[in-house]
Amino acid sequence: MIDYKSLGLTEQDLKEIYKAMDLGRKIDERLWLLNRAGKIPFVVSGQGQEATQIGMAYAMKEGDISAPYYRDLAFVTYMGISAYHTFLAAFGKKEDINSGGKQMPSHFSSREHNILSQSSPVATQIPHAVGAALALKMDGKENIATATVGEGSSNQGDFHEGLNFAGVHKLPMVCVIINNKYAISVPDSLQYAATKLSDRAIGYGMFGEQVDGNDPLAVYKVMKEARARALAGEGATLIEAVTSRMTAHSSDDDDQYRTKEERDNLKKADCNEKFKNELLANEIIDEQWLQEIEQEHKEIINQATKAAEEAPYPDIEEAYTYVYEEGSLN
Ligand SMILES: Cc1ncc(C[n+]2csc(CCOP(=O)(O)OP(=O)(O)O)c2C)c(N)n1
Ligand SMILES: [Mg+2]
Repeated sequence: MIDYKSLGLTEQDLKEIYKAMDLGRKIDERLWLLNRAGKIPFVVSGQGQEATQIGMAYAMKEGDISAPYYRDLAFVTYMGISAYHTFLAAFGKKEDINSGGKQMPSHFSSREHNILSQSSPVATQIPHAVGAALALKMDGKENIATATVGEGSSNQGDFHEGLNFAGVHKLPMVCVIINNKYAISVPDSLQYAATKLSDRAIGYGMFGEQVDGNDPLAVYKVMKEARARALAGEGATLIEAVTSRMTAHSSDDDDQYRTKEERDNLKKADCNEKFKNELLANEIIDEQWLQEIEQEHKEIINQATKAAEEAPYPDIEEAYTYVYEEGSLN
């Protein structure tokens, strides 16, 4: 395990990090259960990416702005979007904070938690985060804007245009490429010819670094350093977190394009299991603590599922609102 004390972290911090990874995973697992029970139409999962998400979130501070992507469930949960709100969106209920039940689930947003709203075309979150970083710089704020994006999506034009602008204007922005090696069924070998995607930073005149995305402490370290550089006026950073997509692309995908062996290996490399075992081996947590966390998370998730399932659906007339007219949702 990385020397966490040298990162300014305590044993309590490591427990918080694991707890957040576990809560994200357990909400995600419940979503699959609800989908397979025929209760919700769609899941796009973050399983296997929790270490990156929480390592990143833990290095962020009050007032930072984020532009997450659809797999960032553990990240947005840590930022403050409750399990109840995630389930409301999954059921397509009226009180869904993202869209009032209109958008697909996992288009996370929360004004209260500085999470920008998401568009469905991948990589559009990059120019959004860059714009937020420009505003932070113009306002003289001691904050950064972040965006996460899949490695496949990092081949879109928006990625290049956004990061080029961030580089030119030395913006307080951190872009994290989540390299889970697949864009739906397309493997990384057919997506890009570069050795490392973080090397693209050179072309934007910014700092770039590849990191083990299965290690929350490694991600925390590079994120903390990137944030410090941004606030020191040294501009943006491009991080490539190498991680895994443990599930199929979504609940509508049958990932037979990966061999059974490959899928089994992903489960063996599960970042949550790995971090848990490190904490156990270093006697930072024990089985009793794990049982308490399991019980706590089960209660949160059971209550949230029940409340969201019982919540009302939108009125039929609402299908016509906020489509062509002006206005904004809360
Ligand atoms: C511009 C655009 N093209 C295609 C799609 C359909 N689409 C949604 S997710 C996805 C795969 C993205 O892969 P990657 O960026 O690697 O992210 P991952 O799903 O692996 O986390 C595609 C092609 C889209 N939403 N937007
Ligand atoms: Mg991918």
